[in-house]
Amino acid sequence: MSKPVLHGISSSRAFRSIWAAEEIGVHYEHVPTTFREDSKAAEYLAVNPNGRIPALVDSQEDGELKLFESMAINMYLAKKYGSGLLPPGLAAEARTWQWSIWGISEIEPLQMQIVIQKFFLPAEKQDAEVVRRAGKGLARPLQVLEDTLAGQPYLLGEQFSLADLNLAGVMELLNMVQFDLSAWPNVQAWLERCRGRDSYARAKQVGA
Ligand SMILES: N[C@@H](CCC(=O)N[C@@H](CS)C(=O)NCC(=O)O)C(=O)O
Repeated sequence: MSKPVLHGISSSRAFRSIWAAEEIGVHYEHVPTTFREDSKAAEYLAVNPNGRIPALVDSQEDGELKLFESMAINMYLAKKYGSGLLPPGLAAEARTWQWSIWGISEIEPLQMQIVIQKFFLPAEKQDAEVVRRAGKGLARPLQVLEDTLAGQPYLLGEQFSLADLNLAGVMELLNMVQFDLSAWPNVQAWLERCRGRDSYARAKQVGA
């Protein structure tokens, strides 16, 4: 069977799936599809009609799977190729979904408001009040994470797992905007542990 093909560049939300592929150690083909022109080409829209990165194409016994959404791609890669990144059992899988969906719904919209202000708007259109309100909104989920990580190094307990990779992958955008996490030291230390993995450094080198 051919290798899975992963589209996207590491300086984007595709980083989450590149990191997962590197952590799992699956042999994959990387296509450095960008989030501007490349992702709007007809050929790519046939893979991901949303015109966004990442996307994955993988062969199946009964045909080809085309998949979008970073969290779904990561769960698929971990289940098909994973080497212990997804701990066994339904409860561990459910908690992995929990943290992944939580990241996408509780953290992502607020952090994106900050990213848009800091990276995508010209200085004269940036609104410090939007950044302040988004930061205030993040305090509640960050405290939940802070309390969860009190007394355990990783989200599911003692071992790094897909739950950590997915959530730390989502929170990479907070890293990019240099969001001040000093009020949440457990979160800060956990992110540093996650980012200390060899797979994280390798993923950063893949098609930035
Ligand atoms: N929820 C999606 C978000 C994907 C996404 O929005 N990717 C951005 C790059 S950071 C993109 O491709 N943007 C291009 C566009 O919106 O046209 C995921 O996690 O995969």
